[in-house]
Amino acid sequence: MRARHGLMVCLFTLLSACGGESAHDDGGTDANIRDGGDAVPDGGDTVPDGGDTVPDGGDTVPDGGDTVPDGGDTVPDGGDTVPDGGDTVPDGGDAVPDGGDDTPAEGLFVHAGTGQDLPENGTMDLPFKSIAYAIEQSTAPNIIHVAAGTYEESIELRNRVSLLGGYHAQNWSDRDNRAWDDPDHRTAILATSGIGIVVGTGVGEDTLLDGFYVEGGIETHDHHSHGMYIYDGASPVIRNNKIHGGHGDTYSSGISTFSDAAPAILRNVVLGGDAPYSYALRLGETTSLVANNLLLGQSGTEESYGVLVNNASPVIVNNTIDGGSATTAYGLFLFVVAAPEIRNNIVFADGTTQGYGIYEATMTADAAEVHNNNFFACTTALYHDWGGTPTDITDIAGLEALTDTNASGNKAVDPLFISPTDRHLQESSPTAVTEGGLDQTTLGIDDDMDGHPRTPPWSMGAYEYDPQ
Ligand SMILES: [Ca+2]
Repeated sequence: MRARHGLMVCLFTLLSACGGESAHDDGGTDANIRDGGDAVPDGGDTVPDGGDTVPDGGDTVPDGGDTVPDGGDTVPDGGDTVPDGGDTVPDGGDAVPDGGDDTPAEGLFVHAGTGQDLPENGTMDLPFKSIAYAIEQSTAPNIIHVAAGTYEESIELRNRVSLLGGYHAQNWSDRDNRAWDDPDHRTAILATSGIGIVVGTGVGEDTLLDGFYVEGGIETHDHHSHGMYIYDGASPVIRNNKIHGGHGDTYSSGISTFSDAAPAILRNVVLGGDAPYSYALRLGETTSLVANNLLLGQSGTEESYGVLVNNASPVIVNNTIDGGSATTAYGLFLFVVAAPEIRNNIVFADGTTQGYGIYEATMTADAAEVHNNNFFACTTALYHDWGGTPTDITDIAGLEALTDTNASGNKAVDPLFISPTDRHLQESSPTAVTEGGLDQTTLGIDDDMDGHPRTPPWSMGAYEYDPQ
């Protein structure tokens, strides 16, 4: 085990811009650091498969023929090949129909039940059977329409080959990309390796994954499973999916990013898995935009995390973040060189023994901005301030007095969700929450988790609620 830990540290140093050793020590009280002084927690290995730079995942290296990512926008706009969500009419120039359109006319088709993986197939009438085969057969740009069903495969996305799920298995004209639990529309990718979907080199923002249920598999041999693993500068749009971390024997993560990946993660439900250490999102080495998601740390027995930020400065807005129900739960856990912007989120972390809304794990982790979030049901503290006096901050005044973090407009009230499992706001929810958010339209966001319009003043959390 020692040898492998040493290897992992070397790899981490090579792959990250962080460099050098962590300045912190384990101190005996920091349950999050398990390598005895390493800069990387065990769960944070930047490479999933014992030394490979490309995860095994049952997949191959991304196709060399992909073009350079377009770069630029993190949110698709009218002229992109990725459709804007929720439109009833295709945007001019889209190569892909929007979710509410009639029968798709272009692209390739996949049907788990009636399809066959033959090179001449791929039409609506004679679809392919597997998603991986369709990706292999496609030329870019392209769109692959996937019918409801169960796809037991691990796949790797290609640049400008978008995947749309949620089509009724008997009717290509009937699509619901958010009915993940409805058998008629549930389009499930169940990993056959540790990772459900890999996204790597050269995959840019014109590549969309929309309308899938994804589940990571059984651990890779670093004891970690991932629903999605996004690395090496990939910047796909991940939207309208339900993504589950799977079943690592130690770690499981819904979505993990590494090595300058910059996906836009919008309107998804992202869950940790069943492992003792369970993470909804692990954001390493990224500037991702993370908006309008439910991020649920789940039921790790040891520790559960809504979002782990490591050597990264993501923008995290209007999410509802549940640190989970492990012994120790974290809403947002900031590891090394972490400087996220955190706005308009609802955060709770009621771990059975300890729970933190935001936790700084090292001296190089300081939230850059904490504006207009609501923290409640945080067992131990709203904010753990590394090296601060006190370290555990339990009220908003203390949070907004932090010297290393720009914080304002935060609240600590029970938002009164409709129920513990339905996190919509309702009439009895306090206006401090329903009208407590900041306008984020400059980020290209104008809707909520359900695709409903944001209305000024914005609500906190994933769902907009307009008081009647
Ligand atoms: Ca509003």
